[in-house]
Amino acid sequence: MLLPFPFLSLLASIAAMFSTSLAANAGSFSDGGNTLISAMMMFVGNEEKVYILDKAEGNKAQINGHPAWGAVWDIASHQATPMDVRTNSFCSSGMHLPNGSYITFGGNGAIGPGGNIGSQLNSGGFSGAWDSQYQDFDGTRAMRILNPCANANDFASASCQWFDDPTILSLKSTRWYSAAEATGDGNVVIIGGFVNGGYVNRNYPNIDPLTEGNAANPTYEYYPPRFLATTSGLNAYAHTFLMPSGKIFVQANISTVLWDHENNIETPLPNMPGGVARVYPASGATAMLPLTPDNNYTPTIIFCGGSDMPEYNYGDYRFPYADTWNIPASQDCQRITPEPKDGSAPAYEQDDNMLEGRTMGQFIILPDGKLLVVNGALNGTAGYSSNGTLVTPQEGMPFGESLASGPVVIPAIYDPTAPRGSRWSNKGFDSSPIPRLYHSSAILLPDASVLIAGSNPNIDVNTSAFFPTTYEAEIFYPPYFSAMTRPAPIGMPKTLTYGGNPFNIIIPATSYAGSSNDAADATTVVLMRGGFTTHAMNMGQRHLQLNNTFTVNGDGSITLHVAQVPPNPNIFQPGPAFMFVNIRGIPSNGSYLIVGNGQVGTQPISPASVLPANIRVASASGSASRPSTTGVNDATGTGGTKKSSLGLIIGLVVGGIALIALVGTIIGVRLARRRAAAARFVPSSSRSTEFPGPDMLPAPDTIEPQEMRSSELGAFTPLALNDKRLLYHSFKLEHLPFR
Ligand SMILES: *[C@@H]1O[C@H](CO)[C@@H](O)[C@H](O)[C@H]1NC(C)=O
Ligand SMILES: *[C@@H]1O[C@H](CO)[C@@H](O)[C@H](O)[C@H]1NC(C)=O
Ligand SMILES: *[C@@H]1O[C@H](CO)[C@@H](O)[C@H](O)[C@H]1NC(C)=O
Ligand SMILES: *[C@@H]1O[C@H](CO)[C@@H](O)[C@H](O)[C@H]1NC(C)=O
Ligand SMILES: *[C@@H]1O[C@H](CO)[C@@H](O)[C@H](O)[C@H]1NC(C)=O
Ligand SMILES: *[C@@H]1O[C@H](CO)[C@@H](O)[C@H](O)[C@H]1NC(C)=O
Ligand SMILES: *[C@@H]1O[C@H](CO)[C@@H](O)[C@H](O)[C@H]1NC(C)=O
Ligand SMILES: [Cu+2]
Repeated sequence: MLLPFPFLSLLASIAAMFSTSLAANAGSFSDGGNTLISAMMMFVGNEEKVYILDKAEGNKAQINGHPAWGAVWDIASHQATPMDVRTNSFCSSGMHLPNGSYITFGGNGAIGPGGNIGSQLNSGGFSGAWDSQYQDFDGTRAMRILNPCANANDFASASCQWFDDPTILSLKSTRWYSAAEATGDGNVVIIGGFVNGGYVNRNYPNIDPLTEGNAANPTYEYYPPRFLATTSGLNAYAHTFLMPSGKIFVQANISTVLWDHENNIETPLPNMPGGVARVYPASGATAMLPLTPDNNYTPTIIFCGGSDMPEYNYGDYRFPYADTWNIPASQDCQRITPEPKDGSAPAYEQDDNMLEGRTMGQFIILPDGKLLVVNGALNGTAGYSSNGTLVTPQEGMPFGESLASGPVVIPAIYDPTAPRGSRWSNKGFDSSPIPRLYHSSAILLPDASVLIAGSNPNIDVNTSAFFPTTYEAEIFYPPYFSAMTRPAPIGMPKTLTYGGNPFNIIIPATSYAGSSNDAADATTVVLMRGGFTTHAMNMGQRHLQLNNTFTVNGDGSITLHVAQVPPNPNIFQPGPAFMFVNIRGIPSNGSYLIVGNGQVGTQPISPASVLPANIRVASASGSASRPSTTGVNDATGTGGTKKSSLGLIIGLVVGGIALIALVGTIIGVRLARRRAAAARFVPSSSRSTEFPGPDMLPAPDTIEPQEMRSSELGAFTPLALNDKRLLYHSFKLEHLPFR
């Protein structure tokens, strides 16, 4: 069924792209500037800066005489500046550290133009140590640390730049598409990944599920290094969430486990219903729902979309065995509470379907406790192929190298506390003119808007591909941007502890309209951690509502008495976060702070904060103007709503020409609805209870090198089945030409 083409909203969006001075309209997109590099990975460093990483590729932007694949984007000006990154950060994982720095793990060997192996080879000759043109170093074992800096700092100083030198800091083994999760003491556990990359982490038939002839990395390790001789057999970019017990919830393929990483014991949880795969490359959206006093800080994980295509279609390292772009993505959502407080058995629970099927949809938790899903496609999977599929040669691929088609360009919002059947809505949301497919990213900004960037289903930069390498960022404004007045709290803290004395925040009367008592009842204080975004995930993303009581003052100001973080660092790991105050679902700006003592190690813990009782004043009221109209998507402002038509007017003037070019791209977008896939995964009922130790892996030097992948897909010669694959390419650090 062809839905009505959203001409007007498209025009408004185009206008937004052309004008940086437009006011923020709820439900709309605006120009986010040029990111200079394709934004495969992003994180918000502080109130001023977003850091962006790409793979080493032929971006026009240069730094120190080579194409840039790192950048810093200024939140106020939307200007990006290239940053030097030495190693190839292609498809890394990443996480915050307790002191607010960020660290990324692994990547690809050095590559040059066209995604080919770098000019200087690692010993063994099968992968790149360095490339003379792109000047990237092997990133397969890289650990890169960035200390976020602000405008007041000297960005040229080494302390504001990436520290990226594997001769000093490196992983124990090569990892591409690993998962990363912070623990309650601020360590990071880095799990699994490919050794060399590929479409999926297997040969076919799958006769060696553990190491795939040494192409899969079934181990995990810690940063800072911590000897724990155990391994895991998880797939690439597994979904990981630390639980209050300290165990890690891990979901990959259709399996789910609770993993006690300290003791390396794995407790199976139910399989994903319907055989829907959520990890890369099926790439469903996933998030931990907000942790609140109401749910007693009990995590529930939601998964939406991905793919239920038959397992055969996933093919092998080389490519899918089916034309994925014709296979509808899943619309299904499931929730699970891995550690129910009542001691009941954890179970997946079917949730409302998304409004459309999505692969590569991405959940952004908003300060108001709702979840936005952005980006992705109706058909297919993540990944790209420069060598076709098993059934279609490269020349026959209708969308260039993309394995997905049918961009979903309208965001949707999910309300986890709404009654079943009414949790999803996209009412009042514009469509974006920019498809966001493989290697897109999105993250919450401090003003509670959402930065959306990237999209590059191409082996190297290609701005003329069907789905081109994309540099334009956009900002999406959730429904609460309809509010005329945003709360402006005073006294936001710079640090928080686990338990301990409560603290006060003042809300001035100018922050809201109407009865003070009602406003105080409708106020929440939340901690947001946007995480490290890549591959439709936000690693480490969390939302926690702090407990609070209040004193209403006679002048209409409200003093909030706010509890510290619950006294369990596993509920909200130590590190950076933004604090927002919501009044009737309208958030303030976020204020940066550090949770915990800023150091890796056992966090100091005090008893849970004890809060004074509420004090009300019946006659007090706020002084913001009263709401006049209803905003988009049922958002009601604290003090009124707005939705100007300025964007539309400018759009009609400047958008006409661009529209013609865009129609072809957009028109197919809302065509397809998900179809039930004919076949399903075969659920596995049993799993081994322990991961094997690294001593089961062949020693690096005993492995006979066969072939090496230079980049993600298709550029590689396929392996014959049973081939032994190069695992550790005799990584001689002292021979790396580091400057
Ligand atoms: C934060 O900690 C990491 C080590 O865990 C360190 O490398 C980094 O320099 C620290 N950042 C600052 C700003 O001190
Ligand atoms: C929140 O604070 C109230 C008031 O002190 C208290 O009754 C309640 O138990 C607290 N809730 C949680 C989850 O700590
Ligand atoms: C998505 O797949 C369906 C079913 O195969 C197909 O009808 C539709 O044309 C595809 N959409 C796009 C944009 O290719
Ligand atoms: C870019 O994509 C177009 C369209 O698919 C293709 O014809 C062209 O060869 C590609 N360019 C590069 C440099 O790969
Ligand atoms: C929020 O931050 C923006 C800048 O990003 C600023 O223009 C605005 O005034 C702030 N709003 C409040 C309520 O502090
Ligand atoms: C996912 O797991 C199932 C059950 O263990 C297995 O049969 C299937 O091959 C796996 N899928 C892929 C793509 O490897
Ligand atoms: C591309 O795929 C075909 C099979 O479709 C295979 O014969 C060929 O070797 C592949 N080429 C590369 C460079 O991987
Ligand atoms: Cu990738």
